[in-house]
Amino acid sequence: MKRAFITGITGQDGLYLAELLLSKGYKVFGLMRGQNNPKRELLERELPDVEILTGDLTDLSSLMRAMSVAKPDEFYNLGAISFVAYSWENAHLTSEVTGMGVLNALEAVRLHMAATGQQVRFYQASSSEMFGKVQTVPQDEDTLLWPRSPYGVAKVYGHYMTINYRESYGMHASSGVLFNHESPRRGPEFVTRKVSRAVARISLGLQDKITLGNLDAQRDWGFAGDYVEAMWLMLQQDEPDDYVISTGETQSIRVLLDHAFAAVGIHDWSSYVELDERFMRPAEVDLLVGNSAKAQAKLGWKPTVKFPELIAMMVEADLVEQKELAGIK
Ligand code: NAP
Ligand code: G4F
Repeated sequence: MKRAFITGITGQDGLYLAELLLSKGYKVFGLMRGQNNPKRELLERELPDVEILTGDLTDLSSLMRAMSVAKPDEFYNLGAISFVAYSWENAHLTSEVTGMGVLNALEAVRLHMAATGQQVRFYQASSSEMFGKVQTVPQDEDTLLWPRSPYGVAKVYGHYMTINYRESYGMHASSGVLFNHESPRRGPEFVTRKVSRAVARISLGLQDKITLGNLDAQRDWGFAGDYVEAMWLMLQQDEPDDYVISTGETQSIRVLLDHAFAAVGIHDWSSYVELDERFMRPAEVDLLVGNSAKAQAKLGWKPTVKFPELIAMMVEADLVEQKELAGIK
């Protein structure tokens, strides 16, 4: 039985990845932070077979303790402060967790391997946010990185540190440069889920309007369930490498609104949407669209869920959740 250790187990991707690995017969360990994490209940209910270990990416000794229990064949580093807007408000903390946390994770793996002789494969959750002010369209593995947020800068640090550990110590360390991926499990602070939840509530008469920032930004949005498969595939390769994971299609926030409102039969959303400066960012990533040809050729990976289907799935799930919460039959 293969063993896997996941940081960020309580996040969107952690849950999908744990499900995937359990379905493949893995023993799965997940790192959970805090003395009373509110997501523990959800994790224990949805994935009772995951063994929870406590620790924090900013605390190397806690990672080493977790390693000595998990003894994993595969280490997936998904833990991060992942909300770009928040990273300007807490730039130092974001650098500690999203940047230095990667160094701690790599060190925990390197020291564990040196002490036990065990081989551990490492996955780093890099991000298309690293492309920032994009220098080529579409973006691929060779595109110059030009991050536009403290989060993006921290991810660039983690990305290059992962490559450095591969080159310095011969570690099987791979980075997935994943473009935006969404699902009904997406945090409500991110724009797709903020919209799907608000649209569900508006159609049920529970909310009047949604307040947003920049409607012109364009993102390459895929389905999280497809993207965790790519993470696993990277660690099954003989050689470690870096891969862009994307759909190759880009949509603006306006198009997201078109699809989300259409899912509840509203075809002119203008009276339901308000703009608010508070949701504008000090520096924006205007356009992301990825070229995942390398992953498609070498990993045999390809996305299966199209954007309209993804947004309809999210609105549908939010309708069910909001009806339940409001006691609507
Ligand atoms: P998410 O839902 O925000 O989950 C983040 C996870 O990190 C949570 O489990 C969180 O735990 C954990 N975490 C936060 N601070 C931590 C700390 N100090 N120590 C240990 N764990 C900590 O993010 P996601 O969407 O699943 O994304 C997973 C990873 O992929 C992240 O690294 C993200 O930056 C990266 N990424 C995501 C996307 C995307 O579109 N989703 C695209 C590219 C890259 P709590 O529950 O305790 O807060
Ligand atoms: O949904 P978002 O907050 O995601 P963002 O900033 O693209 O970051 C996500 O994807 C990255 C990969 O590229 C990940 F690395 C990162 O961890 C995260 O998962 O915002 C998407 C776009 C932005 O251009 C933002 O300005 O939507 C725009 N937007 C407009 N109004 C809004 C809003 N975003 C949010 N969150 N809330 C708004 O009201």
